[in-house]
Amino acid sequence: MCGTCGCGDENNITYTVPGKSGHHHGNDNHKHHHHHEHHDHGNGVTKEIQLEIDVLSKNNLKAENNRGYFDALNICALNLVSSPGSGKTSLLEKTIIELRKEIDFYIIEGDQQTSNDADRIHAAGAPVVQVNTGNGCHLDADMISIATKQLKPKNGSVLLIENVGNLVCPSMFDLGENSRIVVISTTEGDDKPIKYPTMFQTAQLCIINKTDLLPYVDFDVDRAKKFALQVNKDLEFITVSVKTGEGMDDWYNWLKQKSANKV
Ligand SMILES: Nc1nc2c(ncn2[C@@H]2O[C@H](COP(=O)(O)OP(=O)(O)OP(=O)(O)O)[C@@H](O)[C@H]2O)c(=O)[nH]1
Ligand SMILES: [Mg+2]
Repeated sequence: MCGTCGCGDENNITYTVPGKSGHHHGNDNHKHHHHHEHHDHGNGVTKEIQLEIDVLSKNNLKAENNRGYFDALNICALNLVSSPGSGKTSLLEKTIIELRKEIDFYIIEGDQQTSNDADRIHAAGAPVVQVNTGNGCHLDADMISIATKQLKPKNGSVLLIENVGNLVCPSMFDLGENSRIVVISTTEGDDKPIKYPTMFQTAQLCIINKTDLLPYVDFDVDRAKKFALQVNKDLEFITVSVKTGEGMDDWYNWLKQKSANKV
């Protein structure tokens, strides 16, 4: 997991709201404490014992807190994961424009750097916080807790979380979401579900995007689905082209049902 990829330098994480100046940096209050120091003065000798606390179990505790908060406010939280460039932000932009009269959307954008995606979401008309993870390659539950406090989502709203583009690490980090949505696009190759199985195992919905490009790429939708079902037999699929709008009604219906039932 991320300990091996140099991920997670808390001082590099920033939280930005488009249109407002200044960054909010991850500070000491929000630090993960990976170590605990214990001083034993019993025989005059100070022993220092370092206890490695499991990063993932700490994340899971925070994720449960988030889940409790979302439940209490009747918020439907969805975590969108994918490799870079599958079309997550494009999907969110179109969804906000199309459904904002029916649904109150709040967005958390995760990227290593830039506020490009948050600026696009802001322009589409939804409240958004950009989380820049610096060296980090995923969002964690603590970041969601901090960003949610800034967003202050209304009762009964939908919180859409766009994770950092990465098919590996984000799969390990529960954010307290109701559902995880993995987006795969037709330019990526139809074997991704078996090469990166954890992402597909932990998702409830798989959106296959960029169907407009199918005539030009070697991507077999049925093969991709077959591979994905091998790692997760319960996975649902929606096939779309965000660009042409093909299939988008299926996604809107899924989203409306999800936000009504919160399951
Ligand atoms: N042809 C085609 N292009 C698309 C479609 N959806 C998105 N794109 C393009 O794909 C590129 C990446 O789209 P984004 O929405 O930025 O993708 P993303 O998943 O948010 O990217 P990261 O945040 O960097 O991971 C852009 O050039 C989009 O215009 C689609 O349905 N068809
Ligand atoms: Mg994006």
